[in-house]
Amino acid sequence: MLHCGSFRLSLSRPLVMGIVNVTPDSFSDGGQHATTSAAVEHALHLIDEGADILDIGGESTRPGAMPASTEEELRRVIPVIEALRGKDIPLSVDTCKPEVMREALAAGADMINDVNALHAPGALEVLAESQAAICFMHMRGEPRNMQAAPEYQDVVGEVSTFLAERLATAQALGITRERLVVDPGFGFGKNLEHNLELLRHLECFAKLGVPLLAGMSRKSMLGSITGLPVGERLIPSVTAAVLAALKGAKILRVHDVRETRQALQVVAAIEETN
Ligand code: 7PJ
Repeated sequence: MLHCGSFRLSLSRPLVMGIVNVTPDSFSDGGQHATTSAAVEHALHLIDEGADILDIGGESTRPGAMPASTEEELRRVIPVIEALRGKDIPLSVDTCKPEVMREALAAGADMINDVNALHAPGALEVLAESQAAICFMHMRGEPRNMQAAPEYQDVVGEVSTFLAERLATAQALGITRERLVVDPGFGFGKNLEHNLELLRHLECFAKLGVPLLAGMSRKSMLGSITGLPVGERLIPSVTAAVLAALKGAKILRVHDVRETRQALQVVAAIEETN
């Protein structure tokens, strides 16, 4: 059971977290309203497709991306939370900024998904005062430079030690285990071989004792394997989600909710027989 704000999420089957990017469309002259309404419309579509959680993000963390200002991120994310709260679906916010976390929680967010694992000063304290779930993700470096030349002696061991340390730190601040989620952070300061090694040994992270989240949807690791451009990575993405679920992932962060749900129904049918 994951405690996620006022929600209690059963993990008897893997949950699908639908990605809602709140990033301005440069071809639109509708300004803020167009950005908000496009994101909300997309979110409602993902709910229709069977999303269990929505992950709302106002800052791009793709390799090479530059950080957005706090004000800009708040302008993007808060109106979307306000429009979606009351839809009876847990809302996660993908942010590294304590101020955005605080405002998002006040606006009704149920979970904070931080690719920087709450390292910003004050972030852990904001979460300690809330009932929100937290996803700690592993990243090496920063989005700006993380793909320069990542190096590990033992990627699985190092990521695992890192995540265990974050869990211990959170619990020392009084944040209960039931609120915590871990994620090895596919593509965040990892080359293809590192990503494959993480996927091969994904069950190691499930052993940390809290739900495991995996996000490989449309990522460049899938492009490297298949040669497909980002818009054509549906089948590789669903395959990766299925493999992750078979290795113990309990939350799959994806763009393609409907197709992932269908594939996970087959996984669930197999798992019920053993
Ligand atoms: C992840 C994320 C991920 C978690 C992004 C993209 C890049 N949060 N935010 N895990 N990826 N927890 O979706 O390609 O893998 S943004």
